[in-house]
Amino acid sequence: MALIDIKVPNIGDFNDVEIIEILVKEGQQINKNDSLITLESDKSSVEVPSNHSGKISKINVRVGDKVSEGDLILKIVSSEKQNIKSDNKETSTTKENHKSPEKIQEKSEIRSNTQTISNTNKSVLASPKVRKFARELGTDISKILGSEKFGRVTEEDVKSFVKIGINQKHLLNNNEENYKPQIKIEYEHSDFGDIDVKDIPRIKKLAAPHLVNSFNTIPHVTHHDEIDITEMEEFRNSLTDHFTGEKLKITPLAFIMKALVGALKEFPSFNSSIEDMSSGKITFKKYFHIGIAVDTPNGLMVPKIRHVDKKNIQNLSVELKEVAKKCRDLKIDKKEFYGGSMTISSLGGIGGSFFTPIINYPEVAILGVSKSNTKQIFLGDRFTSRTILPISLSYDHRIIDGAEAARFCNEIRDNLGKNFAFKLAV
Ligand code: CAO
Repeated sequence: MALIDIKVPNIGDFNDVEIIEILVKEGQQINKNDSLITLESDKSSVEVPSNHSGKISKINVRVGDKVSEGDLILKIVSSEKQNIKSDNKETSTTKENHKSPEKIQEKSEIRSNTQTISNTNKSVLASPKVRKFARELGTDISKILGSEKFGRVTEEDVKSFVKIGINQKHLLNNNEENYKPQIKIEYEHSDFGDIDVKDIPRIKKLAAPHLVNSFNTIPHVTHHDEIDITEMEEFRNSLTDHFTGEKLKITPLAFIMKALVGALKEFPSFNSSIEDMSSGKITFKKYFHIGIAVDTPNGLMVPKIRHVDKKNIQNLSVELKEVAKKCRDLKIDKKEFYGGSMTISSLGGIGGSFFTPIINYPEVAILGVSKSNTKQIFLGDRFTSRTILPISLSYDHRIIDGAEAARFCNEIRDNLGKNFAFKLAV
Protein backbone atom coordinates (compact mmCIF):
# COMPACT_ATOMS: atom_id res chain seq x y z
CA MET A 1 0.00 0.00 0.00
CA ALA A 2 1.35 3.43 -0.86
CA LEU A 3 -0.03 6.92 -0.47
CA ILE A 4 0.51 8.60 -3.81
CA ASP A 5 0.28 12.31 -4.63
CA ILE A 6 -1.34 12.95 -7.98
CA LYS A 7 -0.15 16.27 -9.33
CA VAL A 8 -0.90 18.45 -12.31
CA PRO A 9 1.29 17.15 -15.11
CA ASN A 10 2.97 19.09 -17.86
CA ILE A 11 0.05 20.13 -19.95
CA GLY A 12 1.75 22.29 -22.51
CA ASP A 13 0.53 25.88 -22.64
CA PHE A 14 -1.59 25.51 -19.55
CA ASN A 15 -0.41 27.63 -16.64
CA ASP A 16 -2.53 28.98 -13.82
CA VAL A 17 -5.62 27.40 -15.33
CA GLU A 18 -9.00 27.06 -13.74
CA ILE A 19 -10.46 23.78 -12.55
CA ILE A 20 -13.98 23.70 -13.96
CA GLU A 21 -14.98 20.21 -12.87
CA ILE A 22 -13.91 17.64 -10.33
CA LEU A 23 -14.88 14.31 -11.75
CA VAL A 24 -14.19 12.12 -8.72
CA LYS A 25 -15.07 11.93 -5.02
CA GLU A 26 -13.12 11.15 -1.88
CA GLY A 27 -13.32 7.45 -1.08
CA GLN A 28 -13.87 6.57 -4.74
CA GLN A 29 -11.94 3.69 -6.27
CA ILE A 30 -10.38 4.85 -9.53
CA ASN A 31 -8.54 3.10 -12.30
CA LYS A 32 -5.49 4.23 -14.13
CA ASN A 33 -6.48 6.69 -16.90
CA ASP A 34 -9.76 7.69 -15.26
CA SER A 35 -10.24 11.43 -15.59
CA LEU A 36 -9.85 13.34 -12.33
CA ILE A 37 -10.43 17.00 -13.10
CA THR A 38 -11.19 19.22 -16.07
CA LEU A 39 -9.03 22.28 -16.62
CA GLU A 40 -10.14 25.11 -18.81
CA SER A 41 -8.12 27.87 -20.40
CA ASP A 42 -9.34 30.59 -22.76
CA LYS A 43 -8.70 28.33 -25.70
CA SER A 44 -9.61 24.82 -24.70
CA SER A 45 -10.29 22.43 -21.87
CA VAL A 46 -8.53 19.20 -20.94
CA GLU A 47 -9.21 16.36 -18.61
CA VAL A 48 -6.37 15.24 -16.39
CA PRO A 49 -6.29 11.48 -15.96
CA SER A 50 -4.82 9.46 -13.10
CA ASN A 51 -1.62 7.54 -13.67
CA HIS A 52 -2.48 5.10 -10.92
CA SER A 53 -5.27 2.93 -9.68
CA GLY A 54 -6.36 3.22 -6.09
CA LYS A 55 -8.76 4.72 -3.60
CA ILE A 56 -8.90 8.50 -3.29
CA SER A 57 -8.04 9.45 0.28
CA LYS A 58 -8.11 13.25 -0.09
CA ILE A 59 -8.93 15.76 -2.81
CA ASN A 60 -6.79 18.87 -2.42
CA VAL A 61 -8.44 21.14 -4.96
CA ARG A 62 -11.82 22.72 -5.53
CA VAL A 63 -13.75 23.90 -8.58
CA GLY A 64 -12.56 27.41 -9.39
CA ASP A 65 -8.99 26.85 -8.10
CA LYS A 66 -6.26 27.86 -10.50
CA VAL A 67 -3.49 25.32 -10.89
CA SER A 68 -0.19 24.92 -12.68
CA GLU A 69 2.13 22.08 -13.38
CA GLY A 70 3.21 20.24 -10.22
CA ASP A 71 0.29 21.34 -8.02
CA LEU A 72 -1.18 18.61 -5.89
CA ILE A 73 -4.59 17.44 -7.10
CA LEU A 74 -5.31 14.57 -4.76
CA LYS A 75 -3.87 11.65 -2.85
CA ILE A 76 -4.69 8.05 -3.49
CA VAL A 77 -3.97 4.87 -1.59
CA SER A 78 -2.61 2.51 -4.16
CA SER A 79 -2.20 -1.21 -3.86
CA GLU A 80 -0.38 -1.47 -7.18
CA LYS A 81 2.51 -3.82 -7.07
CA GLN A 82 4.52 -2.27 -9.86
CA ASN A 83 7.37 0.16 -9.38
CA ILE A 84 5.56 3.42 -8.90
CA LYS A 85 8.53 5.57 -9.81
CA SER A 86 9.08 4.03 -13.16
CA ASP A 87 5.43 3.73 -13.92
CA ASN A 88 4.37 7.20 -12.92
CA LYS A 89 6.64 9.85 -14.25
CA GLU A 90 4.24 12.61 -13.36
CA THR A 91 3.38 11.80 -9.78
CA SER A 92 5.38 11.63 -6.62
CA THR A 93 4.79 9.42 -3.62
CA THR A 94 5.19 9.89 0.06
CA LYS A 95 7.67 7.06 0.03
CA GLU A 96 11.23 8.25 0.21
CA ASN A 97 12.36 6.54 -2.93
CA HIS A 98 9.66 8.31 -5.04
CA LYS A 99 10.21 11.91 -4.08
CA SER A 100 10.80 13.94 -7.18
CA PRO A 101 8.00 14.57 -9.63
CA GLU A 102 8.91 14.28 -13.25
CA LYS A 103 7.03 15.59 -16.17
CA ILE A 104 4.73 13.48 -18.21
CA GLN A 105 6.24 13.01 -21.62
CA GLU A 106 3.26 11.40 -23.26
CA LYS A 107 0.84 14.11 -24.18
CA SER A 108 -1.65 11.51 -25.24
CA GLU A 109 -2.30 10.88 -21.56
CA ILE A 110 -4.04 14.23 -21.42
CA ARG A 111 -7.33 14.10 -23.23
CA SER A 112 -8.39 17.22 -24.97
CA ASN A 113 -12.09 17.82 -25.24
CA THR A 114 -11.78 17.87 -28.99
CA GLN A 115 -11.29 14.11 -28.92
CA THR A 116 -13.70 11.36 -28.04
CA ILE A 117 -13.57 10.79 -24.34
CA SER A 118 -14.71 7.59 -22.79
CA ASN A 119 -14.25 6.75 -19.18
CA THR A 120 -16.27 5.88 -16.15
CA ASN A 121 -16.72 9.49 -15.14
CA LYS A 122 -19.28 11.87 -16.55
CA SER A 123 -17.11 13.06 -19.42
CA VAL A 124 -18.86 15.37 -21.79
CA LEU A 125 -17.76 16.55 -25.19
CA ALA A 126 -18.18 20.30 -25.35
CA SER A 127 -16.12 23.35 -26.14
CA PRO A 128 -14.92 25.54 -23.25
CA LYS A 129 -17.31 28.23 -24.43
CA VAL A 130 -20.27 25.87 -24.22
CA ARG A 131 -19.16 24.52 -20.81
CA LYS A 132 -18.86 28.05 -19.54
CA PHE A 133 -22.27 28.90 -20.95
CA ALA A 134 -23.82 25.89 -19.21
CA ARG A 135 -22.11 26.79 -15.95
CA GLU A 136 -23.37 30.35 -16.15
CA LEU A 137 -26.91 29.02 -16.52
CA GLY A 138 -26.39 26.76 -13.52
CA THR A 139 -26.81 23.68 -15.71
CA ASP A 140 -25.08 20.35 -15.18
CA ILE A 141 -23.65 19.73 -18.63
CA SER A 142 -23.29 16.02 -17.95
CA LYS A 143 -27.09 15.76 -18.05
CA ILE A 144 -27.30 17.15 -21.57
CA LEU A 145 -27.56 14.83 -24.52
CA GLY A 146 -25.37 16.38 -27.20
CA SER A 147 -26.80 16.56 -30.68
CA GLU A 148 -23.51 16.43 -32.54
CA LYS A 149 -21.19 13.59 -33.41
CA PHE A 150 -20.14 11.49 -30.39
CA GLY A 151 -22.78 13.32 -28.35
CA ARG A 152 -20.90 16.61 -28.40
CA VAL A 153 -22.93 19.27 -26.63
CA THR A 154 -23.54 22.55 -28.48
CA GLU A 155 -24.74 25.90 -27.22
CA GLU A 156 -28.13 25.12 -28.80
CA ASP A 157 -28.32 21.86 -26.80
CA VAL A 158 -27.71 23.79 -23.60
CA LYS A 159 -30.38 26.33 -24.52
CA SER A 160 -33.01 23.74 -25.33
CA PHE A 161 -32.10 21.75 -22.22
CA VAL A 162 -32.64 24.79 -20.08
CA LYS A 163 -35.79 25.67 -21.99
CA ILE A 164 -37.50 22.36 -21.57
CA GLY A 165 -35.98 21.70 -18.18
CA ILE A 166 -35.50 18.04 -18.84
CA ASN A 167 -33.05 16.17 -20.97
CA GLN A 168 -34.28 13.83 -23.65
CA LYS A 169 -32.08 10.95 -22.57
CA HIS A 170 -33.61 11.09 -19.12
CA LEU A 171 -37.10 11.16 -20.54
CA LEU A 172 -36.57 7.75 -21.97
CA ASN A 173 -35.91 6.36 -18.50
CA ASN A 174 -39.21 6.31 -16.71
CA ASN A 175 -37.56 7.59 -13.58
CA GLU A 176 -39.17 10.21 -11.41
CA GLU A 177 -35.78 11.62 -10.52
CA ASN A 178 -35.41 12.73 -14.11
CA TYR A 179 -38.52 14.87 -14.07
CA LYS A 180 -37.27 17.22 -11.46
CA PRO A 181 -36.90 20.78 -12.74
CA GLN A 182 -33.38 21.63 -13.76
CA ILE A 183 -33.60 25.23 -12.62
CA LYS A 184 -34.25 25.89 -8.98
CA ILE A 185 -36.26 28.94 -8.02
CA GLU A 186 -34.24 31.27 -5.89
CA TYR A 187 -37.03 32.25 -3.52
CA GLU A 188 -39.75 30.68 -1.41
CA HIS A 189 -43.38 31.20 -2.47
CA SER A 190 -44.21 31.77 1.19
CA ASP A 191 -41.94 34.84 1.18
CA PHE A 192 -44.69 36.61 -0.73
CA GLY A 193 -47.82 35.56 1.17
CA ASP A 194 -49.82 32.61 2.50
CA ILE A 195 -49.55 29.34 0.62
CA ASP A 196 -50.89 25.76 0.77
CA VAL A 197 -48.76 22.75 -0.18
CA LYS A 198 -50.79 19.71 -1.29
CA ASP A 199 -50.08 16.32 -2.83
CA ILE A 200 -50.20 16.10 -6.61
CA PRO A 201 -53.00 13.60 -7.50
CA ARG A 202 -51.65 10.16 -8.38
CA ILE A 203 -53.15 10.16 -11.89
CA LYS A 204 -51.41 13.45 -12.66
CA LYS A 205 -48.13 12.03 -11.37
CA LEU A 206 -48.56 8.95 -13.54
CA ALA A 207 -49.46 10.99 -16.61
CA ALA A 208 -46.68 13.54 -16.19
CA PRO A 209 -43.77 11.50 -17.62
CA HIS A 210 -45.86 10.54 -20.65
CA LEU A 211 -46.81 14.14 -21.33
CA VAL A 212 -43.26 15.35 -20.87
CA ASN A 213 -41.93 12.56 -23.07
CA SER A 214 -44.40 13.33 -25.83
CA PHE A 215 -43.95 17.08 -25.62
CA ASN A 216 -40.18 16.88 -25.71
CA THR A 217 -39.55 14.06 -28.12
CA ILE A 218 -42.22 14.56 -30.78
CA PRO A 219 -41.93 17.59 -33.08
CA HIS A 220 -45.49 18.84 -32.69
CA VAL A 221 -47.22 21.08 -35.20
CA THR A 222 -50.81 22.18 -34.57
CA HIS A 223 -53.10 22.94 -37.49
CA HIS A 224 -56.22 24.98 -36.68
CA ASP A 225 -59.38 25.04 -38.73
CA GLU A 226 -63.03 26.04 -38.53
CA ILE A 227 -65.72 23.66 -39.67
CA ASP A 228 -69.24 24.65 -40.63
CA ILE A 229 -71.44 22.14 -38.77
CA THR A 230 -74.77 23.92 -39.27
CA GLU A 231 -76.43 20.98 -41.05
CA MET A 232 -74.88 18.47 -38.66
CA GLU A 233 -76.29 20.37 -35.70
CA GLU A 234 -79.73 20.63 -37.30
CA PHE A 235 -79.65 16.88 -37.85
CA ARG A 236 -78.38 16.16 -34.31
CA ASN A 237 -81.06 18.33 -32.77
CA SER A 238 -83.75 16.67 -34.90
CA LEU A 239 -83.00 13.15 -33.63
CA THR A 240 -85.76 11.58 -31.60
CA ASP A 241 -86.33 8.22 -29.97
CA HIS A 242 -88.29 5.88 -32.32
CA PHE A 243 -90.45 4.54 -29.52
CA THR A 244 -91.01 7.47 -27.17
CA GLY A 245 -90.66 10.28 -29.66
CA GLU A 246 -88.51 12.10 -27.13
CA LYS A 247 -85.54 14.17 -28.25
CA LEU A 248 -82.29 12.20 -28.19
CA LYS A 249 -79.37 13.71 -26.34
CA ILE A 250 -76.40 12.89 -28.49
CA THR A 251 -73.11 14.70 -28.00
CA PRO A 252 -71.52 16.32 -31.07
CA LEU A 253 -68.46 14.30 -30.10
CA ALA A 254 -70.10 11.10 -31.39
CA PHE A 255 -70.37 12.72 -34.83
CA ILE A 256 -66.82 13.98 -34.61
CA MET A 257 -65.57 10.47 -33.75
CA LYS A 258 -67.24 9.09 -36.85
CA ALA A 259 -65.90 11.91 -39.00
CA LEU A 260 -62.43 11.27 -37.63
CA VAL A 261 -62.58 7.57 -38.46
CA GLY A 262 -63.67 8.46 -42.00
CA ALA A 263 -60.56 10.65 -42.29
CA LEU A 264 -58.32 7.94 -40.79
CA LYS A 265 -59.48 5.54 -43.48
CA GLU A 266 -58.43 8.02 -46.16
CA PHE A 267 -55.16 8.96 -44.43
CA PRO A 268 -53.69 5.83 -42.78
CA SER A 269 -50.54 7.64 -41.61
CA PHE A 270 -52.67 9.29 -38.91
CA ASN A 271 -53.48 5.79 -37.63
CA SER A 272 -49.85 4.79 -37.25
CA SER A 273 -47.14 4.60 -34.60
CA ILE A 274 -43.39 4.86 -34.59
CA GLU A 275 -41.56 3.50 -31.61
CA ASP A 276 -38.07 4.31 -32.65
CA MET A 277 -37.17 6.38 -35.69
CA SER A 278 -33.81 4.62 -35.99
CA SER A 279 -35.56 1.28 -36.66
CA GLY A 280 -36.92 2.78 -39.87
CA LYS A 281 -40.25 1.03 -39.24
CA ILE A 282 -43.74 2.40 -38.94
CA THR A 283 -46.78 0.44 -37.75
CA PHE A 284 -50.09 1.02 -39.52
CA LYS A 285 -53.15 0.02 -37.52
CA LYS A 286 -56.11 -1.47 -39.30
CA TYR A 287 -58.48 -0.93 -36.40
CA PHE A 288 -60.18 2.27 -35.33
CA HIS A 289 -60.01 2.71 -31.56
CA ILE A 290 -60.44 6.36 -30.65
CA GLY A 291 -59.06 7.71 -27.39
CA ILE A 292 -61.19 10.30 -25.63
CA ALA A 293 -59.58 12.64 -23.12
CA VAL A 294 -61.79 12.60 -20.03
CA ASP A 295 -61.54 15.32 -17.45
CA THR A 296 -61.83 13.80 -13.95
CA PRO A 297 -61.29 15.23 -10.47
CA ASN A 298 -58.18 13.06 -10.28
CA GLY A 299 -56.71 14.22 -13.55
CA LEU A 300 -56.99 13.52 -17.23
CA MET A 301 -57.60 9.95 -18.45
CA VAL A 302 -57.71 8.72 -22.04
CA PRO A 303 -59.80 5.54 -22.42
CA LYS A 304 -60.38 4.08 -25.86
CA ILE A 305 -63.71 3.66 -27.60
CA ARG A 306 -63.11 0.49 -29.59
CA HIS A 307 -64.17 -0.16 -33.19
CA VAL A 308 -65.74 3.24 -33.74
CA ASP A 309 -66.15 2.33 -37.41
CA LYS A 310 -68.57 -0.45 -36.50
CA LYS A 311 -70.80 1.50 -34.09
CA ASN A 312 -73.57 3.97 -34.77
CA ILE A 313 -73.69 7.50 -33.43
CA GLN A 314 -76.25 6.79 -30.77
CA ASN A 315 -74.30 3.83 -29.39
CA LEU A 316 -71.11 5.85 -29.43
CA SER A 317 -72.76 8.62 -27.47
CA VAL A 318 -74.02 6.17 -24.83
CA GLU A 319 -70.68 4.35 -24.62
CA LEU A 320 -68.84 7.63 -24.25
CA LYS A 321 -70.99 8.59 -21.26
CA GLU A 322 -70.44 5.18 -19.63
CA VAL A 323 -66.69 5.20 -20.15
CA ALA A 324 -66.38 8.78 -18.87
CA LYS A 325 -68.33 7.77 -15.74
CA LYS A 326 -66.09 4.74 -15.19
CA CYS A 327 -63.04 7.02 -15.37
CA ARG A 328 -64.52 9.54 -12.93
CA ASP A 329 -65.46 6.72 -10.53
CA LEU A 330 -61.94 5.24 -10.89
CA LYS A 331 -63.49 1.98 -12.06
CA ILE A 332 -61.67 1.67 -15.34
CA ASP A 333 -59.12 -0.99 -16.17
CA LYS A 334 -55.62 0.08 -17.17
CA LYS A 335 -55.92 -1.93 -20.39
CA GLU A 336 -58.62 0.42 -21.62
CA PHE A 337 -56.00 3.14 -21.96
CA TYR A 338 -53.92 1.08 -24.39
CA GLY A 339 -54.00 0.50 -28.12
CA GLY A 340 -55.44 3.63 -29.65
CA SER A 341 -55.57 4.92 -33.22
CA MET A 342 -55.88 8.62 -32.46
CA THR A 343 -57.19 10.73 -29.58
CA ILE A 344 -59.86 13.41 -29.41
CA SER A 345 -59.55 16.03 -26.72
CA SER A 346 -62.85 17.90 -26.51
CA LEU A 347 -63.27 21.14 -24.64
CA GLY A 348 -66.53 21.66 -26.51
CA GLY A 349 -68.63 21.35 -23.37
CA ILE A 350 -66.47 23.89 -21.56
CA GLY A 351 -65.35 26.68 -23.88
CA GLY A 352 -62.49 28.27 -25.76
CA SER A 353 -61.66 28.53 -29.43
CA PHE A 354 -58.40 26.81 -30.21
CA PHE A 355 -55.69 25.06 -28.22
CA THR A 356 -52.58 22.97 -28.84
CA PRO A 357 -53.19 19.41 -27.61
CA ILE A 358 -50.23 17.16 -26.82
CA ILE A 359 -50.01 13.95 -28.85
CA ASN A 360 -50.83 10.84 -26.85
CA TYR A 361 -47.68 8.79 -27.60
CA PRO A 362 -47.32 6.28 -29.29
CA GLU A 363 -50.04 7.80 -31.45
CA VAL A 364 -48.99 10.36 -34.04
CA ALA A 365 -51.84 12.84 -33.93
CA ILE A 366 -54.54 14.24 -31.68
CA LEU A 367 -57.66 16.21 -32.56
CA GLY A 368 -58.54 19.08 -30.27
CA VAL A 369 -62.18 20.17 -30.43
CA SER A 370 -63.42 23.45 -29.01
CA LYS A 371 -66.87 24.92 -28.45
CA SER A 372 -68.97 25.56 -31.53
CA ASN A 373 -70.41 29.03 -31.89
CA THR A 374 -72.62 30.98 -34.24
CA LYS A 375 -70.79 33.18 -36.71
CA GLN A 376 -71.77 35.42 -39.56
CA ILE A 377 -70.28 33.83 -42.66
CA PHE A 378 -70.25 35.34 -46.14
CA LEU A 379 -71.95 32.72 -48.30
CA GLY A 380 -72.99 33.36 -51.88
CA ASP A 381 -73.68 37.07 -51.93
CA ARG A 382 -74.58 37.71 -48.29
CA PHE A 383 -73.74 37.11 -44.66
CA THR A 384 -75.57 34.30 -43.02
CA SER A 385 -75.52 32.73 -39.52
CA ARG A 386 -73.70 29.42 -39.39
CA THR A 387 -72.59 27.09 -36.57
CA ILE A 388 -68.84 26.90 -36.62
CA LEU A 389 -66.71 24.27 -34.84
CA PRO A 390 -63.06 25.19 -34.12
CA ILE A 391 -60.66 22.26 -34.35
CA SER A 392 -56.92 21.97 -33.58
CA LEU A 393 -55.01 19.03 -34.98
CA SER A 394 -51.57 18.38 -33.45
CA TYR A 395 -49.46 15.96 -35.44
CA ASP A 396 -46.01 14.38 -35.40
CA HIS A 397 -44.14 16.26 -38.09
CA ARG A 398 -41.67 13.39 -38.50
CA ILE A 399 -44.44 11.31 -40.04
CA ILE A 400 -47.03 13.80 -41.21
CA ASP A 401 -46.48 16.83 -43.41
CA GLY A 402 -48.40 20.07 -43.13
CA ALA A 403 -50.17 19.59 -46.44
CA GLU A 404 -51.35 16.14 -45.38
CA ALA A 405 -52.63 17.57 -42.10
CA ALA A 406 -54.57 20.26 -43.95
CA ARG A 407 -56.10 17.62 -46.26
CA PHE A 408 -56.92 15.47 -43.25
CA CYS A 409 -58.81 18.38 -41.70
CA ASN A 410 -60.61 18.99 -45.00
CA GLU A 411 -61.71 15.36 -44.89
CA ILE A 412 -63.04 15.77 -41.34
CA ARG A 413 -64.83 18.92 -42.48
CA ASP A 414 -66.43 17.09 -45.42
CA ASN A 415 -67.42 14.18 -43.17
CA LEU A 416 -69.13 16.56 -40.76
CA GLY A 417 -70.55 18.60 -43.59
CA LYS A 418 -71.35 17.61 -47.11
CA ASN A 419 -70.51 13.90 -46.65
CA PHE A 420 -72.04 13.36 -43.26
CA ALA A 421 -75.57 12.49 -44.44
CA PHE A 422 -74.47 9.31 -46.19
CA LYS A 423 -71.32 8.50 -44.21
CA LEU A 424 -72.40 9.13 -40.67
CA ALA A 425 -76.13 9.17 -40.28
CA VAL A 426 -76.53 5.44 -39.77
N1 CAO B 1 -69.45 22.59 -29.11
C1 CAO B 1 -70.56 23.01 -28.44
N2 CAO B 1 -71.16 22.26 -27.50
C2 CAO B 1 -70.64 21.05 -27.23
C3 CAO B 1 -69.50 20.57 -27.90
C4 CAO B 1 -68.91 21.38 -28.87
N3 CAO B 1 -67.82 21.00 -29.54
N4 CAO B 1 -69.20 19.33 -27.41
C5 CAO B 1 -70.12 19.07 -26.47
N5 CAO B 1 -70.99 20.08 -26.37
C6 CAO B 1 -72.12 20.20 -25.49
C7 CAO B 1 -72.84 18.88 -25.32
O1 CAO B 1 -73.75 18.68 -26.35
C8 CAO B 1 -73.49 19.07 -23.98
O2 CAO B 1 -74.60 19.90 -24.16
P1 CAO B 1 -76.00 19.62 -23.39
O3 CAO B 1 -75.68 19.71 -21.96
O4 CAO B 1 -76.87 20.71 -23.88
O5 CAO B 1 -76.41 18.27 -23.82
C9 CAO B 1 -72.48 19.88 -23.19
O6 CAO B 1 -71.66 20.51 -24.18
C10 CAO B 1 -71.63 19.10 -22.24
O7 CAO B 1 -70.75 18.28 -22.93
P2 CAO B 1 -69.66 17.37 -22.20
O8 CAO B 1 -68.32 17.84 -22.55
O9 CAO B 1 -69.99 17.25 -20.76
O10 CAO B 1 -69.96 15.95 -22.78
P3 CAO B 1 -69.36 15.32 -24.08
O11 CAO B 1 -70.08 14.02 -24.22
O12 CAO B 1 -69.43 16.21 -25.23
O13 CAO B 1 -67.83 15.05 -23.71
C11 CAO B 1 -66.05 14.25 -22.37
C12 CAO B 1 -67.45 13.98 -22.90
C13 CAO B 1 -65.65 13.06 -21.58
C14 CAO B 1 -65.11 14.45 -23.53
C15 CAO B 1 -66.07 15.53 -21.54
O14 CAO B 1 -66.95 15.40 -20.47
C16 CAO B 1 -64.71 15.90 -21.01
O15 CAO B 1 -64.22 15.34 -20.05
N6 CAO B 1 -64.09 16.93 -21.65
C17 CAO B 1 -62.84 17.48 -21.19
C18 CAO B 1 -61.67 16.85 -21.92
C19 CAO B 1 -60.42 17.59 -21.59
O16 CAO B 1 -60.19 17.96 -20.47
N7 CAO B 1 -59.59 17.84 -22.61
C20 CAO B 1 -58.43 18.62 -22.45
C21 CAO B 1 -57.28 17.75 -22.32
S1 CAO B 1 -55.80 18.60 -22.59
O17 CAO B 1 -55.42 18.13 -24.08
